[in-house]
Amino acid sequence: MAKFQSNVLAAGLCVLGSALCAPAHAGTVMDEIRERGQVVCLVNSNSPGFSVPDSNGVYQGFNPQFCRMAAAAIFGDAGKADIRGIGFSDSMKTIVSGEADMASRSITATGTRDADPGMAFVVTTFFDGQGFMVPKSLGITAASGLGGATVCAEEGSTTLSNVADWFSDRGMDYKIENIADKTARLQAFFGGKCDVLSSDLTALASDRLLAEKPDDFMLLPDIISNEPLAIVTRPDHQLEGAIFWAFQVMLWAEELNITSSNVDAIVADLGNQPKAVQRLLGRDAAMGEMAAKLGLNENWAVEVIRQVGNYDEVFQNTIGTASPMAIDRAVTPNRLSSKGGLHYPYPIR
Ligand SMILES: N[C@@H](CCC(=O)N[C@@H](CS)C(=O)NCC(=O)O)C(=O)O
Repeated sequence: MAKFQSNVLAAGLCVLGSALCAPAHAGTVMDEIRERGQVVCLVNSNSPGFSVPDSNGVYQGFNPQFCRMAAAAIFGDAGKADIRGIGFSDSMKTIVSGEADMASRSITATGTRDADPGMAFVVTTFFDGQGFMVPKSLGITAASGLGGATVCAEEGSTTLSNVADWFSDRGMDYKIENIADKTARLQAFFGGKCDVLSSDLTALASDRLLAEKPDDFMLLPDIISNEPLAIVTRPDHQLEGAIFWAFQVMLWAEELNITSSNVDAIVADLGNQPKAVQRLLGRDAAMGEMAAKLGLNENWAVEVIRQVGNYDEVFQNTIGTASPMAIDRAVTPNRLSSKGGLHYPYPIR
């Protein structure tokens, strides 16, 4: 009640244009998260490999693991991620309104989105590109054969503008079916209302698995855009830092061959480890300073690796070659930079 009254008072004073026009919550986003005891994280509600609820309703897959990464870094407990499934364009609105702290899904970092003061694009977890999926019965093997096609795509997505540019640059006609609801969009495509579904290649590969007969559909080889799929947060110095650096820890762990299975043994023998390993897993020096300044759990790096794993473990366990998604990481830009990819671990010093 006292808080409500002081908000009303502040709102009243606001008309005077004074410096009292501060947001209702005086603390930072991280203060709110710590008070709540959970980080609220948005994912796709049905994207095989990327995020699907298990039989207990708990989200599993590539993207929820980065929600858990944030919780492990902040609280030392990956279980303190409140992971919620939501539609694509609603996820950005929900971040801007402050009803969720972060989104880990197929949101492309673009200039105009990043310029929005209500969203911070923190780190790219998957380097993707836009493609096309067609029924094999269409007999098309390349996008150049799509003249006059009806294209199903997601409302509010980069997909729409990329399709517009691509068809227009080639002087090709097309019609768009712009459908926000994922189930309705897939029904329209699988039911033949659209000739082609366009989206990020990963989303297409995942959507294909939702068809009654996935083998009736194929991805065309064309890649028409760059889609850096990034974690989006409410703007906040500490939250952005926590997520960016926790992700760097996952990359470093992979680079240094540290996994969720061997991290405890390595910590137990830390004095005999290479300096880079000592720095990553030690609680003092850089890791301690970062924990203090970013408000993280004192053992944050070890907890991220122990509870979530390194980047490769997450990739292989969810979307890698042994999974139904069967993505060969080695042929994507999602390799470490030391192997020719775009994931370049930043120095933690
Ligand atoms: N990356 C595109 C969105 C691509 C897209 O529309 N993806 C949808 C439609 S296939 C999807 O289901 N993505 C999976 C997700 O949202 O996690 C953007 O940021 O605009």
